[in-house]
Amino acid sequence: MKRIIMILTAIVLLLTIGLASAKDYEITKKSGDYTVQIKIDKNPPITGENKMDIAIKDTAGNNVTDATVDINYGMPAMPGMGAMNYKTTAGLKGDRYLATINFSMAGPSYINIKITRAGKSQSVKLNVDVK
Ligand SMILES: [Cu+2]
Repeated sequence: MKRIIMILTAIVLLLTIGLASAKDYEITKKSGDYTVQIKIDKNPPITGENKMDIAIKDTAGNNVTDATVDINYGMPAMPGMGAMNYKTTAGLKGDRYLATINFSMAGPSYINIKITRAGKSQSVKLNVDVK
């Protein structure tokens, strides 16, 4: 009986750890004057739809809400397959920019976030391994 309780406890612990590491993909990157916080609701991102949530802060720590945020994503060319490139524009909701990106294939992919404001652009690039 004691043994079963120990095994069950171990299983519960493992599940808890598994769930904790299965949380959103989250990364913060600096780009020029901006601090860009990026979240993706799948970790790792998956083939199909992934929701992205981007927050941009200026040097004073204020949210930037007057930028155009274009997202280019896809996969470099691989044997027997040309490069795949997709584009979407994130829409502002509150003080965050939201977008849905749709990967058509698993494997090493890129996400390039271009922030344009007052005619000036800065980019943040992520490399992800789509599952
Ligand atoms: Cu491919």
